[in-house]
Amino acid sequence: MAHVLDVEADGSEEPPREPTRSAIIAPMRLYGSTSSPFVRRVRVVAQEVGESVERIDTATEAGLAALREVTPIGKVPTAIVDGRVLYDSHVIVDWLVTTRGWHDLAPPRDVWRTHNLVNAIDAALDGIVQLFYLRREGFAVDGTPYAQRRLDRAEAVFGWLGKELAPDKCSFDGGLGLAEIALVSAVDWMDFRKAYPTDRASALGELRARWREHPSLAATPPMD
Ligand SMILES: N[C@@H](CCC(=O)N[C@@H](CS)C(=O)NCC(=O)O)C(=O)O
Repeated sequence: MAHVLDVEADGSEEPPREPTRSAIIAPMRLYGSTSSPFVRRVRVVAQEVGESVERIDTATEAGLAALREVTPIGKVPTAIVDGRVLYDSHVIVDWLVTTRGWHDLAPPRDVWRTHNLVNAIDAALDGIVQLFYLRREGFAVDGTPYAQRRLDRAEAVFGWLGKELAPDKCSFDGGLGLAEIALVSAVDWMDFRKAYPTDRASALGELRARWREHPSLAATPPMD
């Protein structure tokens, strides 16, 4: 549903006969499921920056068909904002923080380092997501070199991330930012799907515990 905001130029509360400025603010249309770790990132950031979201549930046939109408890629998250379609969690998150600001999120102190952290998390997650898909399709992928490479990558990434933590071990940069959100979303999903033994990523336990009850993360646990 669209929210209509009428803002008067003189700031008075009386409704004007003719609004001097009128803006229609529609919520972000977000195509995605409640299980996807990439969709969760967007939902968390949207909540943090105060963006309302109308989610089209792609766990349903109708939602999937709707997704295919707006993207040739067919992946979630996909969003429609201000009449334009945005593919990929990174682009949608970028749109949110660029247009809405960071609010209480920690902006990157070193944007290139944050890109590396998030890309490493993506590499680990993408590999384990592929294993999950293959297992779900009934392929005997476990024990193959293909599977081992992805498990080794996840282990290497989590080991590296452990060394990148701030001294308090609860974040990479002293707050909840994009890398922390990406990491919590990734490991929670791996636990949810039992897709990777995250107890191997023990160096990241304090970070996970620190943010577990944070409202935007607590409100978006992975679920079917
Ligand atoms: N790089 C993408 C990855 C998104 C992605 O892999 N989404 C998965 C769900 S978790 C998906 O839509 N998979 C469907 C498919 O591969 O056909 C992003 O950051 O948004």
